[in-house]
Amino acid sequence: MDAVEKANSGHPGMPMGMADVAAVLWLEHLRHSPKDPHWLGRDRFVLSAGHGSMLLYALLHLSGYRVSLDDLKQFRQWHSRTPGHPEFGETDGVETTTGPLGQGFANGVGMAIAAQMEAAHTGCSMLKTRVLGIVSDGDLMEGISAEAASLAGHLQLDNLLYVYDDNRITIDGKTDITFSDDVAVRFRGHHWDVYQMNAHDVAEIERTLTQALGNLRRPTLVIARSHIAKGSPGKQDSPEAHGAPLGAEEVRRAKQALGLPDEPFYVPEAVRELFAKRAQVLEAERARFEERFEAWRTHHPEGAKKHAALRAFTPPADVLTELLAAAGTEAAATRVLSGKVIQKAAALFPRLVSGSADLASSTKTDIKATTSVQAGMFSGRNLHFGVREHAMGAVMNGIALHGAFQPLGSTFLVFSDYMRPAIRLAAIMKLPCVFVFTHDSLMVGEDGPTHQPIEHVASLRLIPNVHVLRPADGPEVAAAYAHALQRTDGPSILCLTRQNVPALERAPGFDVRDLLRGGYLLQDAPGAAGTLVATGSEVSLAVAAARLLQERGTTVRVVSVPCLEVFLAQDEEYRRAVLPPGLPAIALEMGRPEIWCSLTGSLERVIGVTRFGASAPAGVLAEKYGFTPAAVAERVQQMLAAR
Ligand SMILES: Cc1ncc(C[n+]2csc(CCOP(=O)(O)OP(=O)(O)O)c2C)c(N)n1
Ligand SMILES: [Mg+2]
Repeated sequence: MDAVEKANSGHPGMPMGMADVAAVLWLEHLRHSPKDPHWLGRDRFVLSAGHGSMLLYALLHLSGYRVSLDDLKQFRQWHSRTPGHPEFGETDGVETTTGPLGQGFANGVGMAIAAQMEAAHTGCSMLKTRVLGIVSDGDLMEGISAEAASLAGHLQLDNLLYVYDDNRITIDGKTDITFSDDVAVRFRGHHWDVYQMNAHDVAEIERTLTQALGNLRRPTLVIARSHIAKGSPGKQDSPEAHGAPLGAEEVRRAKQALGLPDEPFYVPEAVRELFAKRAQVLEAERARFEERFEAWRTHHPEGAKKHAALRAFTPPADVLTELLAAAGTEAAATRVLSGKVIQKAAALFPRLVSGSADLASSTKTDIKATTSVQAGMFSGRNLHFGVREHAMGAVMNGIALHGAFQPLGSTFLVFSDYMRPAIRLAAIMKLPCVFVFTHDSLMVGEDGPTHQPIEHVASLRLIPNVHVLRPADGPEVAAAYAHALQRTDGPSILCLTRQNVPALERAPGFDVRDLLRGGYLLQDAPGAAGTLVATGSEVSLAVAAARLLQERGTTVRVVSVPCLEVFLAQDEEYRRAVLPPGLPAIALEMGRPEIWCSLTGSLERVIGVTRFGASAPAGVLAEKYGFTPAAVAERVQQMLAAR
């Protein structure tokens, strides 16, 4: 109440309504270590209803994390440890960034999968840690919670428990205007265990959580019938308490009703003592865990080695060389070349796990030398997400957050729209997720406009901190993986073709390290009238157009830009060498053209696509949309003449 009041902004209702449940969960069940927030043996706590961040900050403060009373007084202020919604990386003890409803729910499923996998891969059952969390009406209304619950139930995750804050209130009113699911039936249908309890009867909370956690045999939902803003005489059970300060007078009345002194940021001594006692118990538990884990390591050198390969991994010396050899130089679809590179990458990166939303046979992302993850079988490295793109993205984030594995997930590029919120969160959280999106242009052909991406490559580039890679041939595919797998501060997206592309010719003496610079001069031309800039499948088209132009007496250089973000981050000298100022640059990409103005200076010098595709063979579409060598050569000539 006080922090929200001081910030004059925030959500007091949920923290007050869930305080009883959270106190029991944290004081009696959650295993964690305020002294070592990254302790391997800890349970992950997920506050999926991220608007209730003050509940989490209060718990972190009371538990002894680096969150002081002063930090609580800085709630929602610039550079504070207590931002409006929990932000991973900003506050010790915050396991994931939440706020966009439903994401945390699915992150927790990913964390639970990862913990099961870490235990199975190493043979150390102590590593099968638990995920405990709180989810709200909004979380359960979001479709992603259905996808993630369905997957969790299918995998029978026996290390996942969520408490549902069943307060029947959302922003616009009581849920009787929006939400009449029988939540218990719904989750039983997903093969979860379901319990119900009164969220304000401490004895009942203790009994229910002890029973549920003592018998975790599959994912479990505890439906906690609660009252938003519990204890506030005027605002309890009112949507008004959701997202606005209670007001000074109401805070005073609430404190009076709760038997608290009228003093801001007051913590009763008895509460301090309870949490201090809990901290001692937890430290003893951690010490016991460390001891047992050391003993396990001594007695299981093979398992210990596998564990080190996951948790203390350093990439081999020359990843690029190895992956280049795996990719080869033959003409093929870049998705096929990617399938070859992944096999080598899996050998070089034991942390890599690969999954698909039911399109692995098309995206070629299965790791051949391993098995599939299924209920009770977590020692494989291939994940079957089913047709659940949104959950795939958020589960990948949860796997990355857990820390033992680096997740790769694949679907068709056009369906990246179904997982965009999760991609955005991967970028905010700086997670090294690898998204592999194939069928990356109009050249998908006969499936038609619903399956042909137009705006997707461009719109993914608009998300800050995402690296969008669109490799043109085998060596570029290898470099894209070398980049994505070694990136540590954000996600990478690989856009790959369905159709075959030719192998590009590079000048003798070409420095393969330039493949990692986001863009490079592929083909020089003395006395060139301009530079053709292209990505992915359009690079070979640019080369073919350049040849036609040469026959007509106009020479142009060809530059490949597999990753615009990385290229723009190069030093100016390099960028000027690739794209000399004064020489007109013309960009060619089978998608929305606007973003290329950053290189060409003008939309008039971009050959792109601004309307939807159509159902027809790819060759016909290339003719109709102007993506044949002759059509491109013609337009380039016009553009150069118009100068
Ligand atoms: C994806 C998404 N849509 C909308 C919002 C805005 N929003 C924040 S909380 C909320 C609903 C609040 O209801 P509930 O989840 O039951 O939380 P309570 O009010 O009970 O604390 C909404 C719509 C959001 N955070 N995320
Ligand atoms: Mg609610």
